[in-house]
Amino acid sequence: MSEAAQTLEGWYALHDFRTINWTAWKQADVSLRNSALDELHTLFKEWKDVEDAGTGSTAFYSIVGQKADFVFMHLRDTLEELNALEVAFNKTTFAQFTIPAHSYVSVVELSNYMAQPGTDPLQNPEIIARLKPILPKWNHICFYPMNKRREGNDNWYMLSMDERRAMMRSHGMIGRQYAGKVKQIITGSVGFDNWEWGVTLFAEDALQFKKLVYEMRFDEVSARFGDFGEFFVGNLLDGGKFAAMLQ
Ligand code: 76R
Repeated sequence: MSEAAQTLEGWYALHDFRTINWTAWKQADVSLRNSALDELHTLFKEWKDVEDAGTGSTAFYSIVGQKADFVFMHLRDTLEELNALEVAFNKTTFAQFTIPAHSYVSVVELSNYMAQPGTDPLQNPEIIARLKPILPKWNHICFYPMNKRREGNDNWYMLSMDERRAMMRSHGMIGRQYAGKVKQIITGSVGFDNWEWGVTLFAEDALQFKKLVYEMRFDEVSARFGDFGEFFVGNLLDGGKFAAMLQ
């Protein structure tokens, strides 16, 4: 058996994608719509307070295309808290005007391929910050799930630790060229959802997603071993932009 990579886990993640029932929303009277928005703003304020206290983080983006209209990406300490968040949203008046489009459950993950031997990662504040990241409020989000292939000669899980580490080093070197342009959050979802990882990327310039993902396709670990699910791409929202969108 090959040596398994060691992983560190941080906050649990829920990507909650919703579609708006525009017909019902447009038919609702103004007073109901206004109170629905007020209630939503109260919820957003609670999420902001959690983020300010450093006990979780939430990203809120519109989704371009027909896969969904918007996404909440929540990070919290426990699955119970994530569950409570989705239930709280589902109980709002506004949620009655939404239809679940997609969801993804995972946990922020760092693997030890690039770890410094002989050091305790949990004593390193940079590692802690990466395990419990405050999500950036950058213009764009890109989310997709992925697996590492297990087929014939292309079976990631049969490779030695050294072979995998060499490929992950090359992967990391490409990624680092996008430092400051793309922020990546890798969440592990083995045992939680249908794919092995969720990849969430943030950028001010959406073209950087295309450039990074394309460049990685030529790198061995993605070229030989990457299998990908559906891609979601979107634009930053806040309470004000959302209210304008719903006008
Ligand atoms: O520098 C480090 O310490 C981290 C190095 C690193 C690891 C271990 C790293 C860097 N990644 C790692 C792990 Mn990544 N990453 C992806 C995708 O579309 C594709 O082809 C793949 C999707 C992108 C775009 C991306 C970006 N990475 C992983 C893992 C877990 C693998 C495992 O454990 O087997 C996956 C699934 C994955 C996928 N990666 C980076 C990036 C970027 C931008 C970086 C540089 C980050 C930085 O240095 O800040």
